[in-house]
Amino acid sequence: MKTIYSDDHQLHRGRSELSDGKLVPSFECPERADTVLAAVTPITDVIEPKRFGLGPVRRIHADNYVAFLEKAWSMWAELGRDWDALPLNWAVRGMRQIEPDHIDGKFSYFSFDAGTPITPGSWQAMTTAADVALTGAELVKDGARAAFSLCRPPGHHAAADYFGGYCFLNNAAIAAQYFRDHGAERVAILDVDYHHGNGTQSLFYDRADVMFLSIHGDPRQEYPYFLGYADETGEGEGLGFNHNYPLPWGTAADVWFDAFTDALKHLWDFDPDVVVVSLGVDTFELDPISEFKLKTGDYPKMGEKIGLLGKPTLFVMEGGYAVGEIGENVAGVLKGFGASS
Ligand code: Q9C
Ligand code: ZN
Repeated sequence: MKTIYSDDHQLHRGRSELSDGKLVPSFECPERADTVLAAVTPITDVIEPKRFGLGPVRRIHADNYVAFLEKAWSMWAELGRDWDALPLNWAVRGMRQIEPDHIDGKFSYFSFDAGTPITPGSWQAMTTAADVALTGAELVKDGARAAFSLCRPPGHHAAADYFGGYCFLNNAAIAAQYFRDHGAERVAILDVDYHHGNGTQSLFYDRADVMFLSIHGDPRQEYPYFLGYADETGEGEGLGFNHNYPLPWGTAADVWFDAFTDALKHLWDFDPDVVVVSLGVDTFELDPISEFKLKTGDYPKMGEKIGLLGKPTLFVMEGGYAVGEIGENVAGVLKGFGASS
């Protein structure tokens, strides 16, 4: 199996996020990807991404949003601000949805939380992360059994025109659409990150060609709070092609794998041409911002069950914040899948 990786991720370096009423050091840090790279280097061939340009990004994200992301840091810095850019307020029920002119208003308009800073190199890092996902997708499209796109920043919280949850461009969604645009009729996105992949769900909610399945912390208790309920089953043509498994804080492997097994049944019945795995390992018992109880030994089992589907598979890195163990846990999934086969 190949791992696609670029040092460009280091250009995205948030200093702080707003958490529990305090500005704290960003959990989503460059060391995460360094640890994962070190752990997968012995079991995969690490290659650089190709450049795909913004065409495949624009298949998923709105033009005004992409334009905002590209100029966000320079507009912020023009005001003499040399620290992380963060939004401060949001439009809620009854307020207007009009893109403001002022950069602070634009940040509010195109975001949904105050945990996702934009820094001088963020644009370069996020567009390279999309290329990392696309390079993996191309390998799988061309016949590889699987590939691992070591994306950073992650992507599954990013929707067509807003960022949040440490995500700007939805790498997994961009890859899924790339598969659709290059011959795949049906694509399944299996999201095992601890958090609900609200961005990915929203992007494919009315489509029958891309199934979304997610196992995650119950939105009654857990971020992103406003999407991820079990009764969200799709709409229009997409009805029946969205499957959410919200689970309570404290969920351990037995219950998690019951939900996972049910999700895999739906995935199997869908019979996709390719599977995209949104691979977050923040389900880990020691994750600093999460409340599930999976153990290191559970990750190879997860990989094995995905491998048993026998489908071409693209793994796309999402969350996981226990910097000490994230590498071992990701490598465990890939080994269980059969990274060397
Ligand atoms: N007190 C991903 O895993 N909220 N994003 C954190 C910490 C945001 C997670 C609150 C969590 C976003 C890709
Ligand atoms: Zn997560």
